Amino acid sequence: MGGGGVVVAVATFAIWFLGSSEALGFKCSSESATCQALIDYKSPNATSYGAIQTLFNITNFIDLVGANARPRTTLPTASVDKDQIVRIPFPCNCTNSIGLSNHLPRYIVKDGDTLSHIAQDVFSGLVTYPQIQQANNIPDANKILVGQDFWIPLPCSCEQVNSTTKVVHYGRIVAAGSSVQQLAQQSGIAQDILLDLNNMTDPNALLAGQIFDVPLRACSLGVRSGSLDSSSLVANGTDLYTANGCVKCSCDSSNDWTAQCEASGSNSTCPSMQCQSSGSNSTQLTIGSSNTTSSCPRATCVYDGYSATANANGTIFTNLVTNSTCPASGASRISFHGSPSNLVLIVIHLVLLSLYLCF
Ligand SMILES: *[C@@H]1O[C@H](CO)[C@@H](O)[C@H](O)[C@H]1NC(C)=O
Ligand SMILES: *[C@@H]1O[C@H](CO)[C@@H](O)[C@H](O)[C@H]1NC(C)=O
Ligand SMILES: *[C@@H]1O[C@H](CO)[C@@H](O)[C@H](O)[C@H]1NC(C)=O
Ligand SMILES: *[C@@H]1O[C@H](CO)[C@@H](O)[C@H](O)[C@H]1NC(C)=O
Ligand SMILES: *[C@@H]1O[C@H](CO)[C@@H](O)[C@H](O)[C@H]1NC(C)=O
Ligand SMILES: *[C@@H]1O[C@H](CO)[C@@H](O)[C@H](O)[C@H]1NC(C)=O
Ligand SMILES: *[C@@H]1O[C@H](CO)[C@@H](O)[C@H](O)[C@H]1NC(C)=O
Ligand SMILES: *[C@@H]1O[C@H](CO)[C@@H](O)[C@H](O)[C@H]1NC(C)=O
Ligand SMILES: *[C@@H]1O[C@H](CO)[C@@H](O)[C@H](O)[C@H]1NC(C)=O
Ligand SMILES: *[C@@H]1O[C@H](CO)[C@@H](O)[C@H](O)[C@H]1NC(C)=O
Ligand SMILES: CC(=O)N[C@H]1CO[C@H](CO)[C@@H](O)[C@@H]1O
Repeated sequence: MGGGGVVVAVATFAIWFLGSSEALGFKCSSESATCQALIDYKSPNATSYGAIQTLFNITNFIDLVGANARPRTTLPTASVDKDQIVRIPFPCNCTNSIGLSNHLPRYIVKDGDTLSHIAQDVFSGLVTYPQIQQANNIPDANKILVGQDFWIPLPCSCEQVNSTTKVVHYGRIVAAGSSVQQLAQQSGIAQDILLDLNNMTDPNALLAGQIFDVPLRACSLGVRSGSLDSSSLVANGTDLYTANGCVKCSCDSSNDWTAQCEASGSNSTCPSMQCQSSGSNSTQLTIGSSNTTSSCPRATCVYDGYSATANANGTIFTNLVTNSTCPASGASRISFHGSPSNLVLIVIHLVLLSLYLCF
């Protein structure tokens, strides 16, 4: 058709819906903040991780691999089943108390598309068409043009749950039969905090299929200040590839929510990841390895951050950490147990002696 574009229409029965101003995003009270967030995508068709990377505009494939804790060697051609849920990592932008994906992913309108098809089918209901319309200031939802470039406003948040607990916000697809109480138990985040984050007051109003913010507890990297990833977080149960993919950091609840990092085994050109020699034998330790697994003391090479251009001869910082809290031997235990009681006896004797001398 002429005119450089084709007018495509949205189902007219849904037009009434445009009147209601639907809430965009999750609650995010900070005035302006950005952070990393996650959302569930339930693929409507069999597809591949590579196709999902393209759909969601994910710059580095390894970020998608890490968010799903897949092996590093996962290829873009790796298949995703119909209805399989894949976690999408994306940058969140909080503005005016609303958290939305930072003007990504972008979607280019194809012949035959309608806004509701894009919202419901292509993005599997993660957004509604009035939300796409509102975010892109589209005057008439029935008039979108082939080749027009939209961004899809995914809900997210950068809100802290409290001053001590680090979290990564995660828009989960609510499974049939789950409850706010159950989600609170699983995540370790109190029910009233969950309700508040989701702008809900009634826990019974939770609907199957709804996108509900269930923050994941997260690990800090514990690297030096000034490192480019010093504010990065690793969500519980995910992997973060940092230092340009050279270092892989994982998070579980052990180790007081500090990430465990190791050389990723990436074959891209990585700078040295070795610690200075330890012990009498000058064995070079690589990030994530120890000079012994059995004996004590043990030296471990720990990731400490990276400088701007880790691939172009930049620097990956390391720290050699010696664990000197060796398990006490049997003999020292006995003497440790013995001395306090001996001390008590001596003190009692001294007190008695001084009493005797005084009177
Ligand atoms: C929360 O809900 C109230 C009332 O339902 C609405 O006015 C407000 O815009 C909502 N806030 C967010 C962040 O969605
Ligand atoms: C976040 O979004 C606001 C409003 O769209 C924009 O002005 C701002 O530049 C964005 N922040 C970042 C860090 O991209
Ligand atoms: C899924 O497959 C069906 C038929 O196989 C097709 O009509 C539909 O457009 C596909 N959806 C997506 C999002 O690719
Ligand atoms: C912070 O929130 C977490 C998760 O809800 C909770 O386990 C922890 O006790 C809270 N800490 C404080 C100091 O409130
Ligand atoms: C952390 O993730 C594991 C699974 O990876 C899960 O079993 C555990 O309950 C999670 N813990 C918290 C506090 O979210
Ligand atoms: C190195 O990377 C290339 C392309 O990225 C890949 O084809 C090859 O299998 C990789 N080799 C190893 C040993 O990982
Ligand atoms: C490991 O390194 C520590 C600290 O340098 C050292 O005391 C210890 O003897 C080393 N152990 C071995 C088995 O080399
Ligand atoms: C140091 O190396 C020598 C020879 O390579 C070996 O015999 C000795 O056991 C090593 N010592 C330690 C503490 O690993
Ligand atoms: C990086 O290192 C390579 C080989 O080690 C060298 O040829 C190249 O000049 C270096 N580049 C910079 C910017 O220093
Ligand atoms: C040091 O080693 C002991 C015994 O193996 C272990 O219990 C402790 O957690 C370790 N401490 C650190 C800081 O790794
Ligand atoms: C980072 C990235 O993948 N950006 C792409 C997002 O999608 C738009 C539209 O398809 C592309 O033009 C960008 O290159």
